[in-house]
Amino acid sequence: MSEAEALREEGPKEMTEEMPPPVFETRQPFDLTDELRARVAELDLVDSVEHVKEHGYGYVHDAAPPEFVARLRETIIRIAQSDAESVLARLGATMLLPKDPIFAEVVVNPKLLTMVEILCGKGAMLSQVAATIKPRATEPGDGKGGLHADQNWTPAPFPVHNQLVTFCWACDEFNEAAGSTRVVPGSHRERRHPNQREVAEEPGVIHTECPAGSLVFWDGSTWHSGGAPRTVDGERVVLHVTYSRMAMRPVECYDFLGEDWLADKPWEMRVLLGREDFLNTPQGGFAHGIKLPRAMNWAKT
Ligand SMILES: O=C(O)CCC(=O)C(=O)O
Ligand SMILES: [Fe+2]
Repeated sequence: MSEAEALREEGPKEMTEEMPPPVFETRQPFDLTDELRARVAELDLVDSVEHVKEHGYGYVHDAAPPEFVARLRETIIRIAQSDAESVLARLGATMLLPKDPIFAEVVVNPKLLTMVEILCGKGAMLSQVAATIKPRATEPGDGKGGLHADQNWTPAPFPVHNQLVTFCWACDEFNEAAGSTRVVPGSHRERRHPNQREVAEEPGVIHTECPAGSLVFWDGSTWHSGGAPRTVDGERVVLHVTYSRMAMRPVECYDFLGEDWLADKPWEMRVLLGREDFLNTPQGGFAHGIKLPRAMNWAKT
């Protein structure tokens, strides 16, 4: 039986569920349903929601017990060291979801999922599960030059609705000396990417600060940088988890078409099927050379 015939025979699951009544009005940012508001209160996220609304970034505390965070830290270090051939690769790892059961627990953490629903709506998707290990800096320097908004493939002006949210689970304390993420509070209101001067000078940045085990998160339009040097001993171990709205995913998936099918097609076909950008690949975002910076440029056209 073909897949299509099997589907007809059984009926897709959603056809057997009750039809949802249509919704006509789009909820505006931070206009929470009663259910979501109650969940925010129950999970002790009221301050986190207020903070991200006002400043574009916020903190989530007590998302898991200290033993969980300790295991997360060890797991990241073990995977980064075992996966990697180069020194650079040993300072990070991507595509982590299936590499240890702890990551599957992280991405469905109720506190994270509640913030995700507020910032990226229902149906939001997991975009990235990556880790970084930042040792004490060996070179002098202020680490400037990496300021960006994570919805870096969305053209400006950014839509009123946030597109993407990133959580950094700080397995070690976050402060200036530790090389914590720098953010520009309120930059989400600019609704654009930072310009060349802002990237070079990082006006208005502050260092995020939280105890080990807490999470720092920011919406997709908030300017931030991971470039701050660590000036104390030890390593800053962070899990970066990103979710995005479901909105722009293509309706039809042609990932099953191989290089043989593409062989006699023009290059434009490769672009149309997402083969020439860095998104949605089983190798993760950073494995594709120029495809990442080129896509960021394409997004601004
Ligand atoms: O490593 C950091 O402090 C932040 C990195 C970053 O830009 C991100 O996770 O989106
Ligand atoms: Fe970022």
